[in-house]
Amino acid sequence: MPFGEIVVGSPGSGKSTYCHGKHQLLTALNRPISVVNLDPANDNIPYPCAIDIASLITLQNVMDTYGLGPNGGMLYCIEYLEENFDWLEEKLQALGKDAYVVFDLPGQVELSTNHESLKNIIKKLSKSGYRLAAVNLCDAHYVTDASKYIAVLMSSLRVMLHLELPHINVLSKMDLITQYGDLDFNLDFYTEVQDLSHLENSLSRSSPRYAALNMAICSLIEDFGLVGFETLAVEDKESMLHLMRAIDKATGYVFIPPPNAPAPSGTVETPDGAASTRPNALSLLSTAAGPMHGPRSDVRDVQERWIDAKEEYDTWENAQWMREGQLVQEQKARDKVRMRGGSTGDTTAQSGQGERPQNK
Ligand SMILES: Nc1nc2c(ncn2[C@@H]2O[C@H](COP(=O)(O)OP(=O)(O)OP(=O)(O)O)[C@@H](O)[C@H]2O)c(=O)[nH]1
Ligand SMILES: [Mg+2]
Repeated sequence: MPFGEIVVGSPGSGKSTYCHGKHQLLTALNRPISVVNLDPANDNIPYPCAIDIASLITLQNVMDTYGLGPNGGMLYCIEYLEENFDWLEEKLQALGKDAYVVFDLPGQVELSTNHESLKNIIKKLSKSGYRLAAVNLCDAHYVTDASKYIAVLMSSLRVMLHLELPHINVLSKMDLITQYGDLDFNLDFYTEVQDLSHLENSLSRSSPRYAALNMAICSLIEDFGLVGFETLAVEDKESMLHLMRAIDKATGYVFIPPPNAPAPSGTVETPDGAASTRPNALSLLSTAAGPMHGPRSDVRDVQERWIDAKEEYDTWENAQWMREGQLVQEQKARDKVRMRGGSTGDTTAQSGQGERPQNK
């Protein structure tokens, strides 16, 4: 059964970059992945593209042919894709039954909030067996301002109600959040959408005329109790891994490597050992359904990494990268000497690994 993600979000929220990051991550994990570009205006596609809408229709062509502007042209393209769903279905079938497909969508917000075509395409995909989750990216800088935060809560709720898929909202570009000023509350207040009445002061300050309306919107969002956020800094492996687990949980995807796949390094083979020590594919299911562990799985870790101790972590990570680069160079030098038949000696850098910044 094929699984996948519908990646939506406002223009520039990081959708294509995330698709690229996901391609790199899953490829490194030996997991299947195919990225499908459904943005007809995407000229510079950063990832290896399995299917590209440009081979069906391009925005420029539509604008030239029908004299439409970019927004109308985009809606036309998506309606055209809906009409020609067979084209997409045929290409998706060629990816096989075990495909994991990430769909990169355009940033036009109405496509995922009120226009019907994307919704209909999703329905057809689900009918043909796809298990999908919507991944809605929102720029993290919205949480630095109470009224923008309310706007992002509203639009996220709207996307959730419109697409009717298992849904993950994501605050993207977490690594940049400190550039936009201090947060009034801890990060978990925003990601877990805690008591929104606490925003009353800042909302009344920024728009005193609409204070009552703002508070009514807050209570509406609280009544639904649906909106929450994961976080993402696309360059950070741990952040990507955490989001991957959250999405897998939403779709019910459990990756079981094929029987002849090489075991990860460090795996102990104990065919005669006790049952509890033997690899058990079924236990993967219970692990996948259980609580999420690991770095960045707690929003307080995310706050520490990107807000409270950002500089210490940046310095520590730079030192780690330098050290890794140095080790690779040394290994290359040793291989060269070995190929010439000389003695390699031990030139391993003794530079310390450095301490990971401690929890504050
Ligand atoms: N610092 C930082 N920059 C990011 C991150 N994700 C994306 N960006 C940058 O944000 C900009 C926009 O990213 P895109 O991936 O093109 O955004 P998009 O949502 O696909 O944009 P549209 O397709 O135009 O709607 C690029 O310059 C990316 O490099 C992130 O996690 N951290
Ligand atoms: Mg894009």
